[in-house]
Parts: sequence; C-alpha cells; structure tokens
Amino acid sequence: MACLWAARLWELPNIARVSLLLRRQSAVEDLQEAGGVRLHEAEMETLAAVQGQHIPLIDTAISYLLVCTKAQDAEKAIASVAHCFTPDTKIVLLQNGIKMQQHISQAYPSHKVYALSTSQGAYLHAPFDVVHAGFGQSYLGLLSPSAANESTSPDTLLHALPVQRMNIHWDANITSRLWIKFAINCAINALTVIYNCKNGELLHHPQSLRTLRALCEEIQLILNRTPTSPSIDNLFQQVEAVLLATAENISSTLQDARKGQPSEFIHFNPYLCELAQSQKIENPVNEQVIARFSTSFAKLAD
Ligand code: KPL
Repeated sequence: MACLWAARLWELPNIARVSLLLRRQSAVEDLQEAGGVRLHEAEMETLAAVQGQHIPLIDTAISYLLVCTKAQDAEKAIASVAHCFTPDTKIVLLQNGIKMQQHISQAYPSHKVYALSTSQGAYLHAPFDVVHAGFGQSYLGLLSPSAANESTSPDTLLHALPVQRMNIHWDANITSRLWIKFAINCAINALTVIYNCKNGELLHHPQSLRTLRALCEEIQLILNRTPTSPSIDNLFQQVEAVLLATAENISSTLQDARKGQPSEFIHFNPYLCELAQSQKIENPVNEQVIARFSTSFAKLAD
C-alpha cells in the first residue's frame, strides 16, 4: 500500500516532495537504485521518482504522514518520526481494525489524526514494484476531536491527496465505517485462513457457511452492546455482499499466512473477544475461531 500511495502522490502537481520513510538503510539504497517506485496499472507502467529516507536520519518537518504499516506497527512507526511533526502535521492512518485508531487519536491530541479506509487493491511484484490491481473506493474522515474543531475544511487535506486516482470520498463519520469494516474483517479474515480459501468460497461450503452465520450473529450481538460501536443490522447480509464482490480475492490475513508474515488478526477477533468480555457476553463461536485460527495460521506459515 505504501508504494501505491507514494506513486499516486508523486503524480500530483501540487505536492512538493514525496518520501517513503523506511526502517532499513538497505531499503533506501534499493529504492535509490531502482530510481523510484515502479507502478503497473492495466497496460501502463510509470516510474515515480519517489525518494527514500532512513527513519533514524529524518530531520525535516513532515506536513502529511500516511501511515501504511500493519496495525500493530503503526504506533511505533509514528513515534519514530514524531520529532519531525509541526503543529500542522496531519496524520492519516490506513490500517484495518478500530482499537489502534482510537488509541492513536488519543495519543496525539494536539494533532489532526484521520483514518482512511480503502478497498483499492495492490500487490508487490518485487520491492518497490507495485501493481494497482483493483480499483475500489477510499473513504477519509477525521478521528481526533481536535481535528473536528479545526478551522481548515477537509478540502485542505483532500487537495493534498490523489482524490481521483484513489477514488477518495470524504466521510464525516469515518469511525462508524471503521467499526463496520472491523465487523466484516472479524467475520471473514480468520475463516479464510481456517478454510484456506478465497473469500467467495466461504459461501460455498456448508461447514464454513454455518460457522460464518453463527459468527456474524455473535459479532452483531457484541457490537450492539458495545457503547462506542454504531448499531449494526443484517451483518450476515453485509458480509455476504463483500464476499460476493471480492469472491476471487485472497483475504489480507490469508495472504500473510501463506507468506509466513505477521498478520493484523490480533486487531480483529481477539479484540472482539476483549469487547465481549468487557460487556460480560459469552462469545463461544469467536473463541473457537481464535483457537482454530492459530493452528491453521501456523500450518500455512510453515
Ligand atoms: O478487507 C479485507 C481483507 O482482506 O483484509 C476483506 C474485506 C476481507 C476483503 O478481502
């Protein structure tokens, strides 16, 4: 995602400089050698002359920070560049889940923290060589209360983003959208790992379909009793619609399992379990999914 966004930002005429902030110096050198980020889209190929900066060496002010890490790495990533923030720095979070977003917007009360939820699809061919595979929708909105009071309109931020190329829409209630996406991720992602299948296949097998229905009922019950969550109706129907629309996709969690990489799972069903416990609600289906997930993930990652 970071490469896709960097290449799309680089295309904008009004953006002075786009840098990829990288953890390893060797990655900075690889990017320099590649001449930037190569972006493939349909039959087109572009080389975006994006620069890399090694995080420990960064000392210039950051105007906009797009955080493209996994949810569990976001907080540390932001802290590692916080010394370059000015009072006007805008932070945009692109992670799945809901816990981390709430946490970061509270941890940076004097900054404007936004969340961006996207269904744009991208994958890496090779390092810094990205394919923009699926043209989806992106929704952007304010998370932090301080930002809600700011005098600048969302136009300021939208003007600095590739609104057309990334199909970005302003969402005045992004938190609701994140909660619903969280519910959908809790329903789909772990099951695709347990059944080791494409999204759409969850609907085809009686066993996975039965678990999916039971899990959706439980998620809906837990979230409808969670004070900070919006009320959710017909979760199964919403999940079914996503599964049909993304039938051929491999969920992000299954992709991670197959590559043996850490996934964002801890921010899905285990957080749902925390929410259930705090409302004193039993969540046997979810607990079983969590237990089965760990074994299935380990087997796939082996
Ligand atoms: O967001 C997704 C993911 O893979 O993380 C879903 C909605 C499951 C689509 O693949």
